[in-house]
Amino acid sequence: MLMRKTKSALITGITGQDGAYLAKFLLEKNYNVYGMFRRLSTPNFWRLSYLGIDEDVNYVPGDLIDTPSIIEAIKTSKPDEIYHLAAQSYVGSSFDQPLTSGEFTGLAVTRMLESIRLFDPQIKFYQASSSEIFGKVNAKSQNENSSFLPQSPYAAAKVYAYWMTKMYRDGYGLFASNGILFNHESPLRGLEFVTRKITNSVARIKLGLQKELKLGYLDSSRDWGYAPEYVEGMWKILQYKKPEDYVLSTGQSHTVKEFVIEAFSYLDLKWEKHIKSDKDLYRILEVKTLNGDSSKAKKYLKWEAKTKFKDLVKIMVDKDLERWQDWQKGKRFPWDAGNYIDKSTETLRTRKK
Ligand code: NDP
Ligand code: GDR
Repeated sequence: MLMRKTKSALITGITGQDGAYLAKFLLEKNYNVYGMFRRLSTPNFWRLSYLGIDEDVNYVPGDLIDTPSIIEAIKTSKPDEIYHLAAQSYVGSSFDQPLTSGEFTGLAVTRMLESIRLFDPQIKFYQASSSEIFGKVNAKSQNENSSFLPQSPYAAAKVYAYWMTKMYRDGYGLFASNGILFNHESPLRGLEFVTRKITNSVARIKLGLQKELKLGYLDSSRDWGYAPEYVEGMWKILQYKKPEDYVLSTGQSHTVKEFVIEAFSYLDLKWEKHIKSDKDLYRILEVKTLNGDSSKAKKYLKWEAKTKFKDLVKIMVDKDLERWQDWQKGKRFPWDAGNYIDKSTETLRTRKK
């Protein structure tokens, strides 16, 4: 018997890591899921195919700079909830492209909020806020009351977006909430982010496909969690009786070097033989440490991160190893590593310190 769909959700950034996991989660909750995607020279739906849900999503075209396309996406999907995940999400690139980062990561959020205000102010809105807004932290851990000291064009744009979301909540009465999420990773993470860059390379090194891995600053520490758990947190934020802002994190932080050591030792490799720290990969400004306190989410949303550091590394290394083993057997990639070239993860910095 066909079950009636309960609610409709529009996800911007459907082709990204979080968009794919959130779509799967909402489909399992019997939502009618609409995904906004932008036109690219090469279509980019591999994550949705990977999760086996590419045919279950309704696709609506749209670009964050194109307000009419956002309005059309909302008109077509008539959503109860909008999860606004689309953004220029790579901190490193935001130094190279500060204006597009401000445009897509910052201003676009106001386009979304204005479209909701004018079209249907009953729509609930989730803003993908980020722990990067805390930046140059001055306390051991960060919660919803910590100050914002952004250290990148990306983070500055997210601070703007955070405040606009709060302003439309307070000023226009929209159900608009910020999820201030700390880093969350998975086998669907983009290859340029440090965790996936490491797990993809460690698998290739183990199989003799690569010898060396160049990384940037190894001493920064991050609070790394597992992405599928965080998308459930996003949903819980919009189900709460009133709109509010929440930190989602594990509460445990590790350095990049610790991630490297864990990944290499898991495959019985000596990391010192393969890792090079390259100053060209350092950022203009670095966020040295972040550690989240998500007690508010635990108390009110009953949300807690379950997968901890070692298990996260294992999940990611196992999957990348399996992918490259399959590749050696002649199976070709339905995933991003098929486009693997060093250039994509070691982009030549046009701007240096
Ligand atoms: P990804 O980089 O994997 O995905 C970003 C998505 O945004 C992609 O679908 C991308 O489309 C889309 N996008 C970018 N520019 C545009 C545009 N101009 N018009 C339409 N779509 C666009 O990011 P994540 O899934 O990891 O993150 C989701 C959100 O959460 C982002 O806003 C990010 O900043 C934020 N965040 C992420 C955290 C994390 O640890 N993952 C932590 C805290 C916040 P395309 O595929 O075409 O490039
Ligand atoms: P981050 O993630 O900037 O925290 O943003 P990223 O994985 O890019 O960097 C984490 C830390 O690792 C250091 N690092 C390197 N980073 C990359 N990418 N490549 C390297 O070679 C390398 N070497 C060292 C970085 O300097 C940094 O300190 C992510 C994104 O998902 C954002 O969208 C999100 O908002 C935040 O997490 C929370």
